[in-house]
Amino acid sequence: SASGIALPFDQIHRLQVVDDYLVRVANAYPNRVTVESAGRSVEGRDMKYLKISTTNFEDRRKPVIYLMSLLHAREWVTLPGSLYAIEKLVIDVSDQDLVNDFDWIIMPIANPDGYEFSHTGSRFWRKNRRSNNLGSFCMGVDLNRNFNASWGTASSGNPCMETYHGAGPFSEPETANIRRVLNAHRDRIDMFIDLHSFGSMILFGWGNGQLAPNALTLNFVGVQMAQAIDRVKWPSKPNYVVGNIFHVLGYRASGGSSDYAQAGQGIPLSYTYELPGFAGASGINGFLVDPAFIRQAGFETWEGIKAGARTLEYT
Ligand code: ING
Ligand code: ZN
Repeated sequence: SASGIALPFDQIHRLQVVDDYLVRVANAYPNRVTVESAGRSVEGRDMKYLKISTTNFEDRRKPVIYLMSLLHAREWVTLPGSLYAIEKLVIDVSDQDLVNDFDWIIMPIANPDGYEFSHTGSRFWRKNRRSNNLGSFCMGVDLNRNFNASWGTASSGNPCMETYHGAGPFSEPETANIRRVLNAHRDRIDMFIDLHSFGSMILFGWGNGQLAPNALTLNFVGVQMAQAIDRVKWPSKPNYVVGNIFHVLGYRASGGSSDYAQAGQGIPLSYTYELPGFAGASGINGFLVDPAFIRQAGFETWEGIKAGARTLEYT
């Protein structure tokens, strides 16, 4: 049966498995789903994403919600966030209003090279896999510092640092590819969500601590999303925190995806989620994933996204 194609939430699947799944979903639901590549990564891997529409995506009639994950390679728990959304929107269609009222763009693996390297080379790899030909042996650009949003003002110019911002804004094909997808649909993307980990937070602009002009709305919708997650939270008690990137994290960050989505593309509700870390772990081990939490991570994140989307249905 068609529902037999869904990926199990028993492990964090590799790139090839996810890419094959996206193609399989598109083939099984040809009048609702198309799979496209946003372009190639530094190492030449496709950045596949789905366009989901119950009418015709190219009619450009409905508002779009944009969701992505794994811009940072080691943040594996974000993958079930995207895969669960795909399953609910396409295979189960358990929330009919969300496909009636919106088209969706979902890019589960925004940093395919780094993600593969986090499986085959170094589990805690964060950046992409750019060779920085600047007399440096250190590899990788932090893709969440490489967007053109106050680029280079709160990030590192040192290729050896985890927050290296790259040679210039959009120097990396991965961020340039995401920009192109946003550009193509900017006029009707109402909400942008980039899934990261960890910290159990819903963050909004700007990364320098200044508040976006619609901060009141961003906070209101953010609180709706956080409360929806907390209502079904497991194993921890309700604990999602909502606020400005700097106010909540305590560090400034320029060139982030959600700042660019809002300031650069005019998407009014742009968020970065920080999904929960491995319960009980400290430091970098927070990026590890408890297999028992994979399905729950997808489920509770979807509760948040749904609540955010539903604030749009009545405005
Ligand atoms: N956190 C984000 C990071 O890139 C962030 C925090 C959010 C920065 C939004 C900039 C904009 O550091 C993780 N865990 O990656
Ligand atoms: Zn991240």
